[in-house]
Parts: sequence; C-alpha cells; structure tokens
Amino acid sequence: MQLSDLKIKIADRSARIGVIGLGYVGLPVAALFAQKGFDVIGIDIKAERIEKINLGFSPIGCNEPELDGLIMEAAASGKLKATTDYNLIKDCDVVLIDVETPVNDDHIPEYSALKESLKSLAGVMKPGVLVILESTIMPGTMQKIVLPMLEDLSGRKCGEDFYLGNCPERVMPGKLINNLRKMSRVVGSDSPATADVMKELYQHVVEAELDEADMVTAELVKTVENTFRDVQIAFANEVALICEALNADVWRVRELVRKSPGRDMLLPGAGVGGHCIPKDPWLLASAVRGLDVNVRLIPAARKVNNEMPKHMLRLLKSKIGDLKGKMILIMGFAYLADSDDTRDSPSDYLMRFLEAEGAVVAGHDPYVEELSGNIYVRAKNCDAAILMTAHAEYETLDFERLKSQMARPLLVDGRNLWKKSVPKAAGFELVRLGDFSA
Ligand code: SAJ
Repeated sequence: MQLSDLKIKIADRSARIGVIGLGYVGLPVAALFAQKGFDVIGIDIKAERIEKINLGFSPIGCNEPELDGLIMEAAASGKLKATTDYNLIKDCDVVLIDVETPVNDDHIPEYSALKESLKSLAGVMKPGVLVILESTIMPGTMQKIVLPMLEDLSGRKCGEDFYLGNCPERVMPGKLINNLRKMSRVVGSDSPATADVMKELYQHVVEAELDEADMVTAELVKTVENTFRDVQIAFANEVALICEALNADVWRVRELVRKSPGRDMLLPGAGVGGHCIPKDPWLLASAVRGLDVNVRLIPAARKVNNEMPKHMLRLLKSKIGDLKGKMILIMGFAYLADSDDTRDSPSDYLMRFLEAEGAVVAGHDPYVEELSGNIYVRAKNCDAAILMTAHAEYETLDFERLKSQMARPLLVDGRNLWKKSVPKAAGFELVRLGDFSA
C-alpha cells in the first residue's frame, strides 16, 4: 500500500492498528485508538494480561483515571482485541511497538523484548505497513537495530515496502491517558511523507503539538529530557549534602534560590526511582559508548542519586548507631508520591542496606496492597521510622499516637514532608535530609 492510501485509511479510521506490548504505555495507547473507532489488535506475551483485557479489565494496578472505562468500552465494542498471536496483526496497516527497553546492571541497553517483537513482526507484517516505535530507546537504535532487523528478517525495503517511525511516549503513572492526550509528541520518521502519515494517525488521539524530526532527533529528545531531570535532581541532592555539612537547611536555601529567575532547583530526596529517570540517562550515554565523547556528568549524576538511599541509612545511624536487632519502619515503597508504582524503588535499596546491618524492617505503603493497613500497628515497637515517599496520607499522621506505639520516637524525613516543629512537638527526635540547622 502507498503512503497516500494509508493516509486515507487512517483519516477514515478504517486502518487496522496493531500494538505490541500492552503495559503502562501500550495498553492506554491501544484503548485510546480503539475509542476513536480504529480496529486495534493488542499483542502481549502474558496470557493472563490478555485474558483480563479481553474481559474489559485493566491489568494495570494503580489508579489510572479513564483507563478502566476505556478498556471496558473497547473490549465490549470489539474494537480492541488482545492476543499472544502475532498472526492476528498480519493485516494491520500500522503497528506500534511499546515493549520494555531496560538497561542491564552494566547500564547497557537490554533489547531482548524489542528484538523478539521485531523478529515476530517481520515474519507477518504486510507490504506497506507503517511501523512506529514508541518505547524509549538509545539514540541510534532505529537506524542501527530496528531498520536493519526489519529489512533483513522481512526481506522488504524500508521506505518502499514498509515505512518506519519513532514517536516516543511521555506518559506518567497516574496520568497515562491525560499525558497521551495532552503532551506534545516528537514524530521521528524515515521521510517527510512518512511523518505526514504519522501526524494523521496521532492527531486522532493527541491534542498537543506533533513535532516532525528525523528518528535520531526523536530518540535524543526523549532520553535527553529525562536525563535533564536526573541531573537536576542530582544537583539538588548534592546541595542537600553540602547543607548538612554546613549545618544549614537545604529546603530554606532552595526556597530562596528559586526566587532568582531561572533557578528552578528541584527537590532533594531519599532517592530517584521509577522506570524512566534511572534508566534513560544510561540509554543516552550508551549512544556514544566507544566514541570519542567523554560522558562524565550523566554517570556522576546517576551516582549521586543512587547514593541517596544509603545516605538515608547514614542519617539513621547518626542517631541509632548499631542497627543489629533494631526494628525500623520504612514509610513508602512506591517510587512516587500517591502512586502504587514500586518499580526501581529507593525503598527496596534501603531495605536491603538495613537488613545487611542486622535490622528488622517493617514496611508500610498505603498504595501497595501487601504493605497497606494501619500504620500505627505497623510501627509497634519500632526503634525508628524513615519516610521515603511523600504520600499525602503521611502528611496528617497522628504523631502522639505514633509515638505511643514506637519503642523510640525517632523519625527520619527523606522528603521534607513535615514542618519540623510538628513531630518535635509530639516528642519525636527528627532527622531531616539536608537540614542540620538548629
Ligand atoms: N524526584 C526527586 N526530586 C525531584 C523530582 C523527582 O527526588 O525534584 C524523584 C521522585 O521521588 C521519584 C523519581 O525522582 O522517585 C522520579 O520522579 P519524577 O517526578 O521524574 O516521575 P517519573 O519517574 O514518573 O518521571 C516522569 C517522566 N515522564 C516521562 O518519562 C514521560 C519525566 O520525564 C517527567 O519529567 C516526570 O514524569 C514529571 O514531569 O513528573
């Protein structure tokens, strides 16, 4: 099929869309296009996820406004069908790829899921299909991996027998649907003609700007924007450590720094978790591995941020000394406030550090099923409590009641959640990250 014909089919929504990977990104994307009237076939390797979706239920635990309704509607209308069988997307005119693209312990991109999906797709994709990668990838992946794999395995020529694009997503847990609709997207493609068709596709669901670019630019924008954030957070964390050493209060310093135009200093914290920020800087840095580019700031920022859970341990030990046999309550395991997403959570690292020092760890998180429940009961006989995630529920803690339960009223605040006078008034010893002021 020619691109011009494809554009017409997209315009009248008769184009059939395949979505490979029905996770945090692929599932909302599939549901949104189905809601717009496209026939969507979703592919995933997890049969239990497929079953749930075909019954109209979301397999994504956290509360995602609109998502449940969209899936129910799409499954009921028959517009969204989920399967493990790639043969069902052989007639698709557009295929979106939303599989995971993690990095391994050596910070090297781990593309097994991506390569598996490309291999399976290449075996079934029809002539004239438009393939769009939405996953976050190391700059250069499209040209060096995706394009050659699809050409070699399908025997077809990119730009003639199939078309290729890269349109990174900008979703966020808790705002998946909102972000897909409201955030601008970079439309990276192999040609302006392909970009034109991609924009026709995305304008059905994206209300914001669709910015055309070549594919490496699209890959760079996504990884750079998240690396920018990681470096900014690392700066705030390093200033927090300096303020501790000078017996100053980083939160007051930050408040006054931000009065200076363009000094939007981010928040120091107990760590940087999630599936974007800790990973994307390594995808960016990997793009120039082996080339004559000395990438120093990006790894250094990652090291500063990765050290923060250990710093929380140091703050605790400054008050409690030997942790052997001590019972410590970790408050918050989600990586983000008011979310249930525990992927790459700083609290997991802290828990391992505490256990390595012989402490007994109690965990609480109102959003994580196995950790939710009555925090005062969970705090019973604890020698200290460490706040790792600024869930709103913790803002209004009854400190008198908490104190009555604990073996020792010691609190370590890793997120500047409480005014220091409040727990202190209830008789707590309080250690605040970044604030050693009187
Ligand atoms: N964090 C800090 N200090 C800060 C901001 C965040 O310590 O000032 C920590 C958080 O506690 C968390 C981690 O960093 O553990 C990541 O927080 P985040 O607010 O960046 O949330 P994410 O990981 O969901 O990032 C997403 C990203 N969006 C996409 O990838 C599409 C990121 O690009 C966005 O900037 C971010 O949401 C956002 O703006 O909220």
